[in-house]
Amino acid sequence: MAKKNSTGYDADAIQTLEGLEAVRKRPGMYIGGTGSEGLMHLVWELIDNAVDEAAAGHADKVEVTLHRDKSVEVSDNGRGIPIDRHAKRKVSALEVVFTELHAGGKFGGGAYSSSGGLHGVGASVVNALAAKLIAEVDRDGATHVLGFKERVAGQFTGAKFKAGHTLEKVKRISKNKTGTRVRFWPDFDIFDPEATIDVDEICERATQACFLVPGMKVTVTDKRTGGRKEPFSFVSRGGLADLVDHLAIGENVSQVITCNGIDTFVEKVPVNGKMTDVERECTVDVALRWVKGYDTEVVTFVNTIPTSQGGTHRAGFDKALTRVVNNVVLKDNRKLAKLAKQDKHKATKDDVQEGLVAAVKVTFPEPQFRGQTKQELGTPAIEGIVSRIVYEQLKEWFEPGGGPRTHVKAIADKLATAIQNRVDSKTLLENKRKAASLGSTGMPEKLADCRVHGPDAELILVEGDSAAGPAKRGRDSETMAILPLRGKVVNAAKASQKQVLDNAEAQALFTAMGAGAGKEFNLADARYGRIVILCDADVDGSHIRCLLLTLIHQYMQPMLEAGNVFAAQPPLFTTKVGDEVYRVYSDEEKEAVTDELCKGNRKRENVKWQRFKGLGEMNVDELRHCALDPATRTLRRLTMDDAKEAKDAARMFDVLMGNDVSVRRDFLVKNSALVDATTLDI
Ligand code: TTJ
Repeated sequence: MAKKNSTGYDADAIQTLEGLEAVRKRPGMYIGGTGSEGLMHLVWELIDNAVDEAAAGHADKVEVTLHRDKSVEVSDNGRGIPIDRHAKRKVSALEVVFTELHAGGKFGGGAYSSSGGLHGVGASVVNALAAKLIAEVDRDGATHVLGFKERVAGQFTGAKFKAGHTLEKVKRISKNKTGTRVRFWPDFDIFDPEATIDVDEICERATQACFLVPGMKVTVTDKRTGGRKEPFSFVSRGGLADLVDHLAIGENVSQVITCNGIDTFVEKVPVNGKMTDVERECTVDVALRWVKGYDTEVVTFVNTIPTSQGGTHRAGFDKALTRVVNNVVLKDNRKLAKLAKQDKHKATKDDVQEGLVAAVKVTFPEPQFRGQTKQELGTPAIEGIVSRIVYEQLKEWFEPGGGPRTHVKAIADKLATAIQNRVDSKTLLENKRKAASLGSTGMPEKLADCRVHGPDAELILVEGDSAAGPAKRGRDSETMAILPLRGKVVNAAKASQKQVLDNAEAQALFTAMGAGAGKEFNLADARYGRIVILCDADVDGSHIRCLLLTLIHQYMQPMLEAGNVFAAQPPLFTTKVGDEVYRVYSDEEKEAVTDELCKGNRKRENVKWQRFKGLGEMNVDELRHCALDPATRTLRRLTMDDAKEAKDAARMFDVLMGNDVSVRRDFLVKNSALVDATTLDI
């Protein structure tokens, strides 16, 4: 077995220790850092090795123990790390594993290549950063032990340590008991003193690993003070199907469907510097289900490695799924008959994956990874293999004699709806653009924008074209934008969302505000800090004001809640006495001003009040005075309560327009404080 050398260390060993020194000089390069994350890396390096042994079918138990002295122990009941002499190094294979960087045949298909050691940095990195490490291998009726003190191999007896390559048999055990146990004490000369292992993270990742290796039981025991009381244990029988079930939240559309198969491919790899064809075998495992949501969750793995960026296996899966949905699931679907006439019935990848939860796993030796973080599978042949296997098996499941018909139908209905919705919303979007007739700036053509946007800017909604001209001229174009409203404003209280979005005036308002609409409305994005509604004081004006307020309430509620919505109040009456112009906003005010003017010897009948003209008849100065100039205008802040009233009023208008005038008038007067009774010229 190992070289008998009781005096100390041989040249070979010294050389390998220099390799481990490199890890200690730059721990960040190997494990990402010297905090808790780095520590976690070491623990996972060991767990991965044990999990790989289970994935290869040689173990079904993995145990992790966090000890009080900050050491961590990982064990499995696999074949045991080989303890025989390593051909080149003349020490045990076990010692090589813990002393040679990248030992384990990571490159070129050595002893560990089935799936083992494919991702980690190698167990030697654990030893490199440990103050002490003890490896025990159960096999051939005995427990064999090799220790490492500051990376040097040897044996611990009590507090003493003796360097050497020989494994000690410390215990006789049953002939058929096999396994590997590794316990290490992190070197806190390297790690931050406060670095600790998060047991919950270990449990979480262990659970994930269980889904990839069905039947493997992982147990995590935390013996540290303040840790979990009970050991955590997890095992999955269903593997990926369990994982999909675990990931799928909300209501299911179908049961979990699984596919699996094996195929081979040929790959050129360098063997002794010469490109040589190697045949590889690849196992494909897929589980999927649709749920009643819109999100897509597809997780992919290579061997036991998660590939968060997908890669060729994901591409093959995507392709097969879209093809099978179009060729089999939705073939001649009645719901899509109408779209089929316009040739718009084909499902896209996004349609097919709406509400999809899936897990895709491929198992084969020496995968190539791509991308910055190496989280994407690159091996090209995998795409075709996954695609063929998934297509064939899903086709069978969807065809008669395959999966339950109710499930097949539920999936077909869901996907047909997804297509229909996409086509609908695209038309909607096109209509929106048309309706809003956006100019080259992307803003409504009729918007007279201001130069500065943000909290101090103001969007003035002006009823009718004739008022828009003077308003544009009378405004402060630095901060005041004018949006003339010409057409009918939709009644948001009774219209569908589609009808609202189709309404040109609503669309112009949403676009000008630039902060979205409805659930998506984001106050922080608003291009204007205030909205000012400027409507006539007649019945049409009241109606439009109610409709606008209802629209804002339903689709831009945060504006109202923040108190950023106002109604400009044009005066009701005006009179001129000498050079002085008087404007009043109510009957009471009219009486009061008349009293004031008649305090001398002026006769009341000589104060001739004129009902104020419509906005459209005002000149620039009048409009500026009563609606634009902050120093002279009267604005009324509209509240949520106003909005609720406006909603009712808007409904009344809708109900009553065209009915008997007197009934209508009464109704309006009684029901809305926003509608001034004296101004109803009906
Ligand atoms: C290698 O090929 C021959 C049979 O044994 C294989 C092997 O090494 N299996 C193995 C390694 N099982 N468990 C490990 C292992 C477990 C832990 C906790 C830590 C490490 C480094 C390896």
